[in-house]
Amino acid sequence: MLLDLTGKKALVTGIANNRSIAWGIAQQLHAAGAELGVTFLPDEKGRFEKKVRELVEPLNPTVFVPCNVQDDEQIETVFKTIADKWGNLDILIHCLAFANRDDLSGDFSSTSRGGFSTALEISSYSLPALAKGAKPLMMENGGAIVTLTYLGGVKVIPNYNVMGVAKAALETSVRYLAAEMGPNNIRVNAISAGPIRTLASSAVGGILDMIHHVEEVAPLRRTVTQQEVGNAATFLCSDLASGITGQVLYVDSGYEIMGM
Ligand code: NAD
Ligand code: 0WE
Repeated sequence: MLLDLTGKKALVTGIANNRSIAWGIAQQLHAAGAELGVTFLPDEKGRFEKKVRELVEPLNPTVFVPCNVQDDEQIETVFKTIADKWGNLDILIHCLAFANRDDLSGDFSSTSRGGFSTALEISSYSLPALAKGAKPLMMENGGAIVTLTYLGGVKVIPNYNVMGVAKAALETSVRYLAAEMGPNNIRVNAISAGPIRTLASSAVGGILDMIHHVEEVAPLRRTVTQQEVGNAATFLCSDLASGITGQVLYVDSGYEIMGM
């Protein structure tokens, strides 16, 4: 079975709660037989750590490490831990984004220097930063890196604003990383998911409108689920996708093809 991930080691970033897209991906990778490592965003009270630990426990992760992508040292420690515990890495899931909430409404031209920098640092730079750590651990056997993007990086989606710029940088990073790492048989792809209600998305005005619009005009007349995104990610990480790199795969009920 080409889709069997038994014996593959997968690091999943971006799980915050049971609505996270990363949680949908982790469940499907686990169902395909992968051994999981999970990172969490550390906070002072350790609340995220506890929440994520309890959520992922049924998937028996053998690596569980803090990772704030704004901190180079934490990124280094993640891959040091994987090198020590696993020796190598087959799959990296990059599933995180952040912009100041103020920057996700109003005039795009009002984005501050700092807000622009934060959005691109966390949502875009983190991909090459994590890929750098993964590369030496994937060199021997090849590997697969998958990130999550959104149509707002290509077309104007009201209020997505600076996150659109960040996703454009992310998608371009996918292409440059794919070109760099292809000779090492490391494939790098993105999934462009349709709007899904998650912690990050429901905190933003405008996303509900987007969801209703998708339900009206997308060919499938519905939104997609975290599980469907997880299935596509599992495919991209499997040998079924051995010839695919540098691509953006739309998992969006077909919305992207429509002209309305
Ligand atoms: P989510 O809130 O569940 O996930 C976002 C994650 O980013 C959280 O786990 C959070 O801890 C993490 N994060 C934020 N700042 C971080 C930092 N400094 N270091 C490490 N981690 C940090 O929301 P989600 O919707 O599942 O988002 C996951 C990805 O999917 C994002 O890249 C998002 O842009 C993308 N996406 C979401 C939708 C949607 O409609 N929900 C659609 C397309 C793409
Ligand atoms: O990428 C995203 C959301 C990313 C995001 C969400 C938040 C909310 C909480 C980044 N940073 C923050 N910061 C916060 O403080 N999506 C694709 C979901 C999304 O966000 C939108 C959307 C859609 C869809 C914002 C405006 C319009 C549509």
